[in-house]
Parts: sequence; structure tokens; C-alpha cells
Amino acid sequence: MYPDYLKGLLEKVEQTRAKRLELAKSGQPVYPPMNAAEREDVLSKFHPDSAAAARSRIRIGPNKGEELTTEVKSILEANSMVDPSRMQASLANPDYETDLLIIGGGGAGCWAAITAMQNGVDSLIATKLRLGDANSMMSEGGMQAAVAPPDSPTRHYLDALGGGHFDNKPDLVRALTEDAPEVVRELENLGVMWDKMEDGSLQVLHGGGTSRKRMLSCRDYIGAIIMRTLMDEVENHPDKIRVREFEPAIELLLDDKGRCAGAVLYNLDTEQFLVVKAKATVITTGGFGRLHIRGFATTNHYGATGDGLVMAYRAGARLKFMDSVQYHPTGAVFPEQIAGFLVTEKIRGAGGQPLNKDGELFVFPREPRDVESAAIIRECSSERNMGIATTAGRTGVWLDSPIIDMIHGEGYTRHQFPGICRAFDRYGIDIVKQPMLIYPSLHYQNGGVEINERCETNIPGLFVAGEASGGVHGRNRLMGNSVLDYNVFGRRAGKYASEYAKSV
Ligand code: MEZ
Repeated sequence: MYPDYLKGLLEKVEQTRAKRLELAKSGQPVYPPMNAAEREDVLSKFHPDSAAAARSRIRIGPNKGEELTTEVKSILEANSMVDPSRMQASLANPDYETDLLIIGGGGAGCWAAITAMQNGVDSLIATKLRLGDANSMMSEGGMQAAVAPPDSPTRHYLDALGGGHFDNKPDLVRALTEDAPEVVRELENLGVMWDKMEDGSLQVLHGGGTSRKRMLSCRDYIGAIIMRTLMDEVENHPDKIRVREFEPAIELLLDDKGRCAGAVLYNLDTEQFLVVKAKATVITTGGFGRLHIRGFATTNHYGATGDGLVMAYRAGARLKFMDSVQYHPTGAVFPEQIAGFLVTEKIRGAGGQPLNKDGELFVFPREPRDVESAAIIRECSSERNMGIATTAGRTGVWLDSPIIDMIHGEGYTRHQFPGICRAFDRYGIDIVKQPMLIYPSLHYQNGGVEINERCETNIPGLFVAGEASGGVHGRNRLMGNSVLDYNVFGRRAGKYASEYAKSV
């Protein structure tokens, strides 16, 4: 049954749906058009990382990066558990020795190990939890790649730069978009089965902020499919790739020439410190989304606590865009059972529309995430108060979802929205009777350790790939580009770090 406080919404929505349909048929915009100045205003007033963050920005020492918010600064300056100078002495008598040390067991880490192996270099993956316990595993929506006309890597490049407000490092965006078609083929060779059309071509869907349909998907969570494929490849080569689980790295070790020479691990079972000596080191530890910056709900896994970022910072690595994180516009807040759940952007891509308490569409549904999230926050702010309050004290807007059309037998199939459909089944939620309310949720660390297109940092011998790196997405990432990022830059890190390891 409809809860009291939502009574009337469905009728309003039906009326406004009919109105929107009429407008769409006559070629008129179905949402209040936002001109450039209004967009700017929405972003500056309501983007959680703009105005408020600007007030609390702090400059820290030369060579240590750029402006940081107070929260980020305190994370980075968290106390070290070890004294690196004392540990350096242990490099003469390490617990493990390897050509390549990879810190982090997600998608980028697995790719780095696989590519190094193809390059004849053995590696050791040290991971805080189990191999594959990573945000890479959780991504539901898709991977962007320009695979066929009318799309092209150039269009992809322009979209990614535009989405990042042209702050991105262009060389990194070029690497991302130009490597994409090859990554698609490589993943297929390893066993990933992409969704295809009847003629055998790859199926592409829409996401926010993209000028072409470019999102590839699989018959389940794309992250789980890719991650399991990469894990199989890693686990099939135990002689070339050693994996140490529940052994997080906690400090990088530099040699007397300032080169990265390995790291100190901490075994979570035995509580022992272990020294790894390595010719090259790759950090692939992901972001800090689990730290609930600014009190937002998060879509991130438990391990996303910014460990690699902290280690790299303490070793003197330069950081980029640490003043910005991404809020996913469609975090569920109602029904209660799914509060906190990520509602994939695929739903917006397939026609999902955020509606306020009058059933009105207040923003174009396929805006990039920063604009979409800011517009939802504005709609729910006390100033406008057009969100819908739930009994649990949360506020959100309704996501008029294509799942409703699917249930009515039109268009989509369950496998296109596997996560949310399973969640509805698990809790017996009837999406038609219980509208799904959404509100932005902390999703992605836009910035990180500054890298170049070879994944090199300013510290010789230290490479970084995936969410732990900064520069690829500027201050706003487009959907599906993080799955692509860890595949492209994980491979690149493996290639260039193994070349480096061979040369020292
Ligand atoms: O790129 C992402 O963050 C992604 C694919 C998320 C999603 O909405 O499914």
C-alpha cells in the first residue's frame, strides 16, 4: 500500500507524465531548460564540493600537491604505524622479494599483474581484504568504449573532457579513450561475454553526459563479470603472480636514491610487519569513498579507505584534484529496505526521470553526475523543499523508473538492471506501489596521485593506476569511465612498471 505521505504522488506523476509526453511529441523540452548561468549557479550553490569546500580549503607544503579540504588533509596526515627509516634497514633482509609489488587486489591490480606476466615479469599482489574485494567488483552499470560509428574515440575524448570541465590531463584522457576498443577485445579474449545485438555487434546504451550511446554491459553486474575473469587469470598463474590476502601495505619504502624500493605490509591475522623488497611498485588501492566525507551515504565497499593515497602522500607523491569527490545522483533512500543501495545510472540512461514532490521533472535526466546531484540536492533543500520526506527522516526525489515500464511489459528486461531487480525481489518491494526515492551518495574519488600516461608518479619506481590516481577525470567523472579507467591504466601500469623493473 502507498504510505500516507506519498499519497497523491502517483496521480500527479501520471498527469505530469502525460504532459511530458505531449511536450516531447511536439519537440519541446520536457524539463525546465537550464542555461549556462543557471547551471553554474546550481553547481556553486549546491554542489557539495564547491562552495562549502572552498571555505575549508587549506594549502599545504610545496611539493605535496595542491589545495586540500580540511577533511582530506586530516586523512592524509593520519599517523603512520611504522617508522620508515627503521624499516628501510630491513630492506637488506626482506620477508618477500619480488620484481613487481602491486598494492591492491581490485581490477587495476589484477591487470597490472597479468600484463607484467605477459611481459615476463613476476609480481606479488598484497591486498587488505581478499583478492577482488574492491569497488571494481561492485560496478553495476557498464563500461564506456567507442566501438563503432557513429561513435569514435575522439567523441569519447571530448565527452570525458567536457564532463571533467576541461580540467582533466588531456594525455590521460587520450590514453583512456584510445585504448578502450583494445581493452574491449582483450577482455573478450579473457572470457568476458559482452551484451550483443542479434547481428553480433556490441550493444551500446546511454549514460549521463555522453553525446553517443557508448556504454557496454554484460548479463549481470559488469564489475563482477570483469573482476571474476581477471581473478581467474591471476589465480591460474600462481607461479608468476603471488597473492597475499589480508596483508595490507601500510608504508612505502624509499631507497637512498629516493626510489620506491618496496613497502611494509601488516598481516591482519598474525599482526606482524613484513618487509617487501621490489624493483617497482604499483599502487591500485582505489579511493576513500568509505570514509563518508561530509556525512553522505556511500556506495563504496568497506576497504575503500584511501590507504594507497596516504602512503603515497607520506612518501612525497604529488596529488591532483583532492578537493573533489563524486556524488552518485541515484543512491536509494526509500523503500527503507534498500536505503543506501546504488541505483545504477543505467536507469537514467534508459529513461529514468528524477521527479519532485509535485511529480515535476526539474532537471534533464542525463546530465553529468555533478549537475544531476546538485539539482537533486537543490530540489530537496529547505529553500525549495520539493523533495519528498520519508518516515526515517530522509529526503529524496522520486526516480520514475523504466523498471515500471518493464513490469508493464514494455521495453527492458530484468537482466539490464540486475542489482535493483534482485533487491526488489529479496525484500518483496512492489515498485509500482512504493515509488523509489533517491538522493546523492558518495561514490568516487575524482582526484588522487598525479600520474602520466605511463602511470608514473614523481617518485621513481612508483606507479599508480585506477581510482587511486588523479588527473584522468578532472573534477567530475562520466559514468562507465571508471571501469574503463582501471582496465586501461591497470594494463598500462603493468606494462611500464615491468619495463622499469627490468631496467633497474
Ligand atoms: O561508472 C560508474 O560509476 C557506474 C557504472 C555506476 C552505475 O551507476 O552503475
